[in-house]
Amino acid sequence: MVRKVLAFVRKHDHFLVSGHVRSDGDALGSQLAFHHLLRKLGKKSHVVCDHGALPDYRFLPGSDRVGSEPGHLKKGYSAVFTFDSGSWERLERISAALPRKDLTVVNIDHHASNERFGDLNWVDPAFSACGEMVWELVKASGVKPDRAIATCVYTTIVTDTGRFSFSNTTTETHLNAAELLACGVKPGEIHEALYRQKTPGQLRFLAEVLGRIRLEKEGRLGWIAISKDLVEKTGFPPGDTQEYIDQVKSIKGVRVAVLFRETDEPGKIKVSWRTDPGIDGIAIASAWGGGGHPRASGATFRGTLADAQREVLERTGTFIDQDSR
Ligand SMILES: [Mn+2]
Repeated sequence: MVRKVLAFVRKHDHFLVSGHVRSDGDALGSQLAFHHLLRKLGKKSHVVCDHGALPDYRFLPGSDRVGSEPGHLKKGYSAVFTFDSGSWERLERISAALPRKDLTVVNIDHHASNERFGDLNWVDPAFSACGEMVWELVKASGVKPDRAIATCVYTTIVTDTGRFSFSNTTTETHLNAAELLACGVKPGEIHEALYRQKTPGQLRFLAEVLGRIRLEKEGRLGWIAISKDLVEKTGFPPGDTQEYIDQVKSIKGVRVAVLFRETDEPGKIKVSWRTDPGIDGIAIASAWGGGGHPRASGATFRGTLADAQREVLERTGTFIDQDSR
């Protein structure tokens, strides 16, 4: 697939690069690493994703040029590359504004539940981060990777492996990290930028969230709800919610952690799961059209927060009961 994708790149001149809504470290890092690669290959490239570069990731080289609105879509591109997005709809306002049938879409992703929506699909759940797939492209392209590319790719790995701690961390993950360090990546600086730039308000918000953790099923099911009233009370708009759900999953005995987030859109609740080995988060999320990774999945629930809590916790509970460990 690496050769096929590179052959495609060589045939075209102008690309639109995107990733899933509220691009996280992996999605944005992949987009920017690929953008830098395209530029080095003498191609035109524009990066645009719904919500743009979130504040947490504005240290990434090139993040200042990431568009956030459909209005930022530049015309003239011959293909769209999507990274870390399991479906076309996950680009949200970007895909909604694009005429899919008139476009050639290249879908590069590592989510097992990916819907293969591209004209060219490179989907491989063996990669710990989508950014590792971009790294394969960089290495095969003949371009000499610089520190900007390496910083973007390293960030995808650090964020999607939970700082080399999740079960998706492999020998390959560490070998890739070593190669990136050889390209000038400064791990301490990236760690500092990712995890040590919190505002007092963010920590207060975290304290509020932690105070709302609930445990059910003899402590095997932990969950938390980030309601609009909580956001209004603390005045802090939640960015990446990974930290909160990881805290719930860190409790001893919790087999599945669930996070509910009420969005600005009435009746739209985002739900995320983190599960123990043997409990398939994709299968749980599929009831609401969601997906992701077996142990880290998500879905969008339509209804009230109370309905979401009741229905989601009930279904999740049955998966915990079925698991015979
Ligand atoms: Mn990812």
